[in-house]
Amino acid sequence: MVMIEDITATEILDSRGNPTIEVTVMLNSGATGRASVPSGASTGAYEACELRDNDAKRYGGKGVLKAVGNVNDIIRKKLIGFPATEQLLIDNELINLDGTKDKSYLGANAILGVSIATAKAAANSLKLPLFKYLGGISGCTIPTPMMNIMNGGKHALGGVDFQEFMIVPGGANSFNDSLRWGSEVYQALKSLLHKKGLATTVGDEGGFAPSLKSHKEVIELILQAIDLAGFKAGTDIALALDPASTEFYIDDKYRLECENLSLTSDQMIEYYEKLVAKYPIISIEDGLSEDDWSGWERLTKQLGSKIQLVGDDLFVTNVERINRGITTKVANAVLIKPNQIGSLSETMNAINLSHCNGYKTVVSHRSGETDDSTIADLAVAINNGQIKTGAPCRQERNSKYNQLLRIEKDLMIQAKFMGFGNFAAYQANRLITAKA
Ligand code: 2PG
Ligand code: MG
Repeated sequence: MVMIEDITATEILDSRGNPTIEVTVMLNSGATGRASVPSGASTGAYEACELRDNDAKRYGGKGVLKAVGNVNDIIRKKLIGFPATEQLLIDNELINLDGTKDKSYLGANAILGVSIATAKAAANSLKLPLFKYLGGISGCTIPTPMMNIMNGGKHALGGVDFQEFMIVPGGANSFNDSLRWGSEVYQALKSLLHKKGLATTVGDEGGFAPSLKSHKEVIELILQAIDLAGFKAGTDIALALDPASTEFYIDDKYRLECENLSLTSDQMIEYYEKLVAKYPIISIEDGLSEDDWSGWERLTKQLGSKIQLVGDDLFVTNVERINRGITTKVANAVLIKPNQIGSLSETMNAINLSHCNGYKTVVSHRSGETDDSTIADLAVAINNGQIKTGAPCRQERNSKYNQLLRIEKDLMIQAKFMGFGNFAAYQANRLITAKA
């Protein structure tokens, strides 16, 4: 049995230049595993606690030395000697050691870093790639990428209100081609923006963030770029949105500043219905706010049979909130962000609960990322078929896409790529409608 011999943590910087935690787990077999933890900007109110120092003298209060200290001291003392392959045992130990509901004592960032670094060390010790260690012989689906090529909201201040405009190159036959198609559209969009005299500076997730006056304008530009790159919108490449609407839900109204609109839930739903009727949109994430459960019920009734409706801030990878969604028939897909819940086992529980109840899952990065590519392996391991990890630009985003290229190559003929087939049957119908 391979045992944990030592654990160390360090403060490093993420893609936004903010501190985050990196953890290394060493085993008695000589194997090691290293993991770093991402960080969100449009974080949900119900996410597990990301422990920060709040010491204004360091990094504007954003230092993570407390979380680092908790790993190097409390967690290290407790876990030395534990069998590294017993992930559930280790995660439960960490959860009990923390003792709070939101992991605010040790920090979800500290706990997740240890949880993932342990899995990586165990995989290395067994000489297995991480996706094989996590997924066994069944993990072989390379996810369809959802690439956020236009940024707004909290990821690009001064841009439009919706946070993410994604392209989904699901018409390709392999991940390799799908990534290439996405990248070609991204480059076409860049030259299109340049020609139109619009800014080509990028937001936190690598997407462009020109100053535009409406969401339709953004969508139209993306459609032009798809065409310019030689693809057919709706059949080769579909669209997905993450408005991240909790961010603009103020005093019970959805406030779209760029369009000078202030909408009720029902009006917001109507707004989406019009977009979906006009454009080849197959997925909308956080269309309504994290607390607008009754609005979500109506949104799901109106649009849930046509497109994928993903809960991010709504579900926060938390089985209690996902269960509430299942019982109240809210949404039909769950965004999976390990740091929203704070351990690998709990992330797996959220995935299993979703899949068992017919909900799709989308494995996701955070807007503040590192070069850690664990989510790429996770997506292959769980065969969920969908990943969103930003534009095909900036290395913290490409590290995940590049890892998927490697996995697809290594799996050779065993690699499955299902394109739009990973989306529910109704999305396939929608694509046929869009084609006609
Ligand atoms: C989201 C994420 C990732 P953040 O809202 O889905 O794209 O953003 O990490 O800022 O919460
Ligand atoms: Mg989101």
